[in-house]
Amino acid sequence: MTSSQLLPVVEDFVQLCTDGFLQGWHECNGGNLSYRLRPEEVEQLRKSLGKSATSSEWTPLGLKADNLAGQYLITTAAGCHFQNVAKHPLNTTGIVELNEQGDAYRIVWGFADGAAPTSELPSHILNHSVRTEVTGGKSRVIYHAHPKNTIALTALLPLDARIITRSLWKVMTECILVFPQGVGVLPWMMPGSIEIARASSKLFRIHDAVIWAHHGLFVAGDDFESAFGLMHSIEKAADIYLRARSANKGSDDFPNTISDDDLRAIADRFGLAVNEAFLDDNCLI
Ligand code: 2HA
Ligand code: ZN
Repeated sequence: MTSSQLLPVVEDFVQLCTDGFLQGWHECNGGNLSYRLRPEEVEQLRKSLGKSATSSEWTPLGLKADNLAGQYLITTAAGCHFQNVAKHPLNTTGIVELNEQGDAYRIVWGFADGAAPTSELPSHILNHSVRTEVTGGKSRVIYHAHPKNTIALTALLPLDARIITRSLWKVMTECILVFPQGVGVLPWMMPGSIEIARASSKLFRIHDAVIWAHHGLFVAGDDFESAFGLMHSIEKAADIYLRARSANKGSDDFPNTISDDDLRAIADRFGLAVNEAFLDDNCLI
């Protein structure tokens, strides 16, 4: 059975992997993606798998996500290249079921030839858990990529969420519309660790995007389109900031930026729940 016969949403999942690769965000095995299935999709999956359903043994997660107990996630495979996801979905993606305690998973489909879920599974699970809670269940996608301008920003700017958010908001008008709560920022931490997963999920309480210094960006979205759009907007604004700065001889004292009054006006006009702590009259750039 092909993956799209199994579940149409797998096609959208695969499409995002291809789109991200074409943006240059997924060198080698960089990045990972997960999607939390809707109840009707779980129902359809069970029907499609029928008697052919095979489940692996339960594998402990090393963490507990109570509100994800019994839920199903599609994830990319550890070590897979996004470039190959469309060609080999059965080897590069799969579906896991969480147990009734929310502390272990088993594979119910995919991950052929000994593949396993993404090395960043702890971050995906804890980020899903928090975003599911704070969005009342709307959030379904967690996406991690290695976009170069965002990573370059972390070599240059203080690793401070307020400073980095304002740097992005003030160079591209639509930024505050796309991420009104700003971006969270973590210092360098060990990839794949429970520690980085816990630290990220704490920031996902406030933000729907978290930068990992010298590594990449995690975003959350209700669907694939909004997660991809958020990744794209942050990366584009980082590109604009770096271009402006290098054209300005490396100085962050730009002749022109969007003022705090203008940012506030956008927030008012579009009724945004903007992060007030990141807005003030003391322009830093
Ligand atoms: O190798 O991106 O963060 C996949 C990753 C780990
Ligand atoms: Zn990564």
